[in-house]
Amino acid sequence: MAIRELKVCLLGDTGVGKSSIVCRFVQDHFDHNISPTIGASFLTKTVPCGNELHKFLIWDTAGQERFHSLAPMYYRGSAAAVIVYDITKLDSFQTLKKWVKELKEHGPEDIVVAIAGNKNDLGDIREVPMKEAKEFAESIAAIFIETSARNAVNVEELFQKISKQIPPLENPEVDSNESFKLTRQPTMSSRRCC
Ligand SMILES: Nc1nc2c(ncn2[C@@H]2O[C@H](COP(=O)(O)OP(=O)(O)OP(=O)(O)O)[C@@H](O)[C@H]2O)c(=O)[nH]1
Ligand SMILES: [Mg+2]
Repeated sequence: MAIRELKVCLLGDTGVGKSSIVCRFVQDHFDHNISPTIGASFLTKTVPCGNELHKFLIWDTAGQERFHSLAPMYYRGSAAAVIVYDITKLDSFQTLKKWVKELKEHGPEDIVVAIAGNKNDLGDIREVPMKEAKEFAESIAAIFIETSARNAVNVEELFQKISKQIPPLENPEVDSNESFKLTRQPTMSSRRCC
């Protein structure tokens, strides 16, 4: 079975839960005391998708403004970008729109964009209506999903949706014995998230 390496980056404001989503996806773990990411973290996870295996090479970027200039290293060559906002923070949704603009102007032309509204376990203090976020995602042909890294809601589904949007290989037998790389790696060193 062909293994495809798919570079995926997570973008979004600090504190929205990017690292928590990645930790939930890769390690099925949630850390209430997780530290802000410095630079970026790198993790991988392989999932089946039809007749292929998708090995996600996940770059979890730091949301703090001082790291913004590093972001192009992570979204360049990415097959997909997950842009995360916090449903309880309207500001984080405005930041998401800036990321969408930046990706459109400087990101790969055919990048799959997924919008994740995280912390949906905190619906009682919600500031971003789901309808508004969904309509925005539709307007830019992006995947949309609300997640809770804390309660393990829709995290697997987020990556499944991305997998389904990646076009299958036209000629899989050519790649059956080696990895197919839909990625270009940054050269910077990395830390693991958790
Ligand atoms: N209630 C709730 N809290 C969450 C959820 N996901 C993350 N958090 C909390 O939100 C805070 C920030 O989470 P991080 O995963 O570090 O956020 P981040 O986006 O990686 O932040 P940076 O690395 O600074 O960019 C932590 O206290 C988490 O425990 C969630 O789904 N629900
Ligand atoms: Mg982080």
